[in-house]
Formats: sequence, structure tokens, C-alpha cells
Amino acid sequence: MYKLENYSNKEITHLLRSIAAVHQLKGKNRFRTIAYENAADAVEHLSREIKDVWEEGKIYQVPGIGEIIGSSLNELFKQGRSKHFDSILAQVPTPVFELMKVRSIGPKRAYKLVTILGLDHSDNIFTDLKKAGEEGKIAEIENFGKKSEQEIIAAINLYRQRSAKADRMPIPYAKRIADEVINYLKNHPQVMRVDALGSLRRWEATIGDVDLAVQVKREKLNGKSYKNIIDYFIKYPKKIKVENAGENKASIIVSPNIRIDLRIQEEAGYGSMLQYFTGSKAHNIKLREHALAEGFSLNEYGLKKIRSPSTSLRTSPKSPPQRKGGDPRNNSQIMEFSNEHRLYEFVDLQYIPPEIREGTNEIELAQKNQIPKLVEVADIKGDLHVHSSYNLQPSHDLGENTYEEMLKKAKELKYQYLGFAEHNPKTSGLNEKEIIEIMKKRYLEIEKIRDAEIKVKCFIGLEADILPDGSLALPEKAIDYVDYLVVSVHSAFNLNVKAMTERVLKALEYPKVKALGHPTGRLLGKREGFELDWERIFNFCARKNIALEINSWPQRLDLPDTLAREGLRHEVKYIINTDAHATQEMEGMRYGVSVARRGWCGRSDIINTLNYSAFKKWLNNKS
Ligand code: DGT
Ligand code: CA
Ligand code: CA
Ligand code: ZN
Repeated sequence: MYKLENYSNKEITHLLRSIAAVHQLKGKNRFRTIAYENAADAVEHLSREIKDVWEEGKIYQVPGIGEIIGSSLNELFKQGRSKHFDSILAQVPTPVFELMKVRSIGPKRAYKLVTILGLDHSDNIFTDLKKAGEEGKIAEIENFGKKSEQEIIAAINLYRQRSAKADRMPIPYAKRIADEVINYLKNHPQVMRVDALGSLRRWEATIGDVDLAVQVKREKLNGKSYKNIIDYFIKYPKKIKVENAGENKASIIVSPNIRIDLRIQEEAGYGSMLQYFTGSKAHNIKLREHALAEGFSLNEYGLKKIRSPSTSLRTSPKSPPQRKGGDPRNNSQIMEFSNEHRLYEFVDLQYIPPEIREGTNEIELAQKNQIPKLVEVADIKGDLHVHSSYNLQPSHDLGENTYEEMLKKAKELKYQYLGFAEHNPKTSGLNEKEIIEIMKKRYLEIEKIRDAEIKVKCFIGLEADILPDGSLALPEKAIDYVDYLVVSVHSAFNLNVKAMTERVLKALEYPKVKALGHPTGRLLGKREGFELDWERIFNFCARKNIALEINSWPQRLDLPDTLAREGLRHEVKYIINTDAHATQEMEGMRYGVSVARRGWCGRSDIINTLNYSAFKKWLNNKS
């Protein structure tokens, strides 16, 4: 029987794809196949959990979910199974669905492999199939051959590697889940504050598990036990399972399958704990070494003096933080810190923001007071990559909201300007003349509101596909009707480095190109980014005054942070955009900003921190 465990978007997506596959294999109704595939795509791209949407009674608002699929999902969420789904799934052996999780094996091939090789066990399907391959049995199947046998073995290996890396969750999803837990905890009368720790506090692009710190109100505690709070935590409504519950820490698994580690501390030692469990491990190792050189040992409770500093003698004696008589866990004196800033200060370091605590060279630079001031959300003056619902017959998806609605949202976000960048009109089914006409009409449409709207200015952009040969999917004459272009790769991801680099550079040569959209094309947990000769790209963009985009879309967060830092050495500028397809998604700017911060970017490295007139000048002065 088809197994479901946690009703996550990932599971529901696979379920819907499996049903589409049955319809396809049984060849009865092409429209059903398409309907289920569309629904699967919609759930996969949902920015929230489908089950939460269902709980709010809004499941029919998800595009692609109509009466039949909606009522079956309703039954599934309510009762754990859906008769309708089950009856369809029963028509095909379950291992087929399991095998379809390997992306390169489609339903038809999966079905053939399972039925011809007689692979009956879902649980061992990958082991069994690999074994069959190694014995040459796949090659013997009609239309398969030696080459596909090898490809299938390689695909299984890759799939297993990826699954072993476990499902790290893109931070926007993890943060949403964490915020719900944080709000729940804050409702407890003994809880004074709650903070993220670990990778979540460092805003890493993907999160393994969520770590949280709770500060308790001492006066409200009876004795020293934190039991009340632990008990409250493990009763969290969306909990699937309690992993462990101790005196001052506990771990639970929360729907849809993410672990939450909780630690409790009183105010006096809260800063030490925050520092210690924010990590990263690499940062903490270096910080410990540094503290040792200053004569202190560092642990999760604070600093302990072990001897006089060997080398750098403190020139001015600092006021030590409040000292407590012996720590109950240790006889010698430990200095606790209620505040993280003071801990760094105490070991003669400039404060280091969590985003850059990755153990690169932040400690060395903090010693020299050279940690830059990182860019902040409040510095951002506009979003230049948003998709409206204006129908220019785009090559990819349209957005959900009108120009006016998006401008209104921009105003709410206190932006000075907004740039519309729908996808270019599709190139099949439209000739050049028609495309130019469409672009002109759109231009005039925006021109109208551009004058009407006084508070937030707007720019007319476009996201143009970079075709495999590096040309743009847009007639050159149509470029007359935009202020700027964002150019992006949306297809043919498998070119080698050299070809890909040439392709991108060629596209960047077009007039009015001001940004390279989601530069690596990565999709977190799904598709690795492609390689480019970054040195060449960075230098070209710096010279030509073209910005690299830092795309805030949850599954992208692209350019990745490490590359962002590398680009700074070449004096590249970045533009942080949300790629929003709905007004609500325009709120995702913080995620792109966190990538930039992790890439050590300051305000001046980000081009859309410029005010309106300076930004307009930048748009127009492409050399
Ligand atoms: P993640 O969960 O894989 O996204 O990454 P982190 O950095 O959140 O790692 P995690 O959850 O294992 O640990 C949280 C932080 O606690 C980590 O950044 C460093 C700190 N830490 C300090 N000492 C230890 C230790 O002995 N074990 C672990 N696991 N973490 C420690
Ligand atoms: Ca963690
Ligand atoms: Ca953890
Ligand atoms: Zn795009």
C-alpha cells in the first residue's frame, strides 16, 4: 500500500504525481494526467504547508486544486486515507511510485522495470534494481540497453546520496515553522524571551534542525525547575513526536518533520548560551582558541580565567561582567554573560553578527576592528524583479496581482521604487511583430500608472530568457519598450562551464541588461546550480556596471552566500530581489538580505539601496 507519514508538501506532491502517473500509464484520460500534474506542481511551489492551508479551509484557493482533488485531499487529511486516491493507486504496483522519486526515471520506465524484473518490494526497490543492473538484467529489457543500464545505476547512486544528505529545509520554510513555535512559547507566563540559535540564527540558506533558546523569568520559577516550560513545549499542538525531554532542554519533531531543539536558561547566563549554541562549530572552535590565548576557557556557561593572558596584555582594564560565586556545575569561578555583545567585548573582539560566524576569517578581522557594517532590510529602497498578473503571454508563469496592487504593497514596504519584470512573451506561437506590439502595449499601460502613482515610482523591466546559444528570447526592437532587462537561464542547465560562461556573457552584452537573474539556477534540495567561470563573470559585470541578482525566492537564495563574498573582491554590485509572483511574496526580501549579509555585503555593495534618482541614474548609464 502507498505509504504516507507526515502529509508534508513533498509527500502530497509525490502522491499527486503518482496518481498522474497511473492515469498516464493506463492511458485512459490525458486531461486527468494533466490535472494531477498541475495540482502537484502547485503544491510543490506553495510557500506554505498544504495541510495548514486545508486547516484554514482555503484548499480550493490553491490553483490547480478543483473539486475532485480537493475533496479527496479533504478526506485524506481528515481520515488519513482517501478511498478515491487509494482506488487509483491500487492499479499500479507501489514500487513504481517509489522508483519515480529518481527524477530521471519517468513513470513508463519505472513501470517496465518493476513489472518485467518482478521487483515487488517498495522498501528495497533501489537495492533490488541496482543489483539487477549490476547483473546486466536491465540492459536485456527491450529499449533499455547497456547505456541506460549504467545511467540508471548512476541515477540511483545520486538519489541515495541526496537523500542521505537528508532533507535540509530552505530557511524560509523552517523559519515559518520556527516562528509558530516561538509564538507558542512566548505565551507561557514564565517565558521572558525566545531566540533562534544555530543555523536559523545565522540565516543559513538551508536548515538541518531548528534550535531555540528560552529565557525564563526567575521570580516566577518555583525553585529551580524548568519543568513547567518543558511540559508545555512537548505539548506543542503540531508535535509529531517527543525525542527527549530533560531538565533544561528538550527536543520534539514537528509537522512536517522538522526537529526543534529547545534550551532553557536564566537571564544571567543567557548571553553565553546564545553565543555557544549559535555556532557555527567552526566559529566556536576559533573563538575558543582566541579566548585561550587571552587566558580564558569558553563553554556554554561562560568564560573561566585559566591564567594571565600570555601575549596581548589588556591595556585598559575592562569592567568584568557580573560575577557569580561558583557555578553549580563547576567549583572554580565562571563568568556568566547575560549579553552576547559583552562576551565578545570581554575577549577583545568587535561584535560579530551571527550571519558571518562561519569560521572563515571573522575572528582575525574582529581583532582588528574590521568587521564591516552589513546591509539591512531597512536599507533596501526597491524591488526590481516582481511578476504581475499583466498578461503579456509570458513564456513562464504570470503573477497573481495587478501593477496597482503591487505598487500598493511596495508602498507598505516603504520602497521608493518598484520594477516590474514579467517573463518575456513566449516565442512560439507569436511572431516578432506581435511580440513588439505586446511589449509596446504593456509599456503604454505602465506609463499611465507611472504618472498617476506619486509615492512609489516604477520602472519597466522584463525577465528575458537566455537561450542556449546566449541570445535573448526577445526581439531587439522590443527592448525599446523597457527601462531595463533582467536576463536569466531557465533551460539547458547541463552545458559545460565554458559553454555556459560564453552563453551568459553573450546575453549580458545586450542593451539595457542591468542584472543577471538567479545566477546559478540552483533549486535548494532539487537542483545544484550550474558552474560558471565566476572570475570572468564578476569582472565583466563590474566593468559593465551590471548587477548580479541575489534572488530571495525560498528555493533559490541565489547567488549563494559564499559566491557573493567572492564577488566583492572583484567589486561587483548586487541587486536583491524577491522574484515575487504575488504581493505577499514581496515580503521575502529579508531572505535575500540575509544571503547578502552572509556574503559580507554592506549597504554600498547593494545597488537597490540607492535612492530613486541615484538608482535611475545607475539604470541609465550602462557603458
Ligand atoms: P544545522 O542544524 O545542520 O542546520 O546546523 P546548526 O549549526 O544549527 O547545528 P546544530 O543544530 O547541530 O547545533 C547548533 C549549534 O550548537 C551549532 O552551530 C554549534 C553549537 N554547538 C556547540 N557545541 C556543540 C556540540 O557539542 N554539539 C552540537 N551538535 N552542537 C554544538
Ligand atoms: Ca540546527
Ligand atoms: Ca540542533
Ligand atoms: Zn526567473
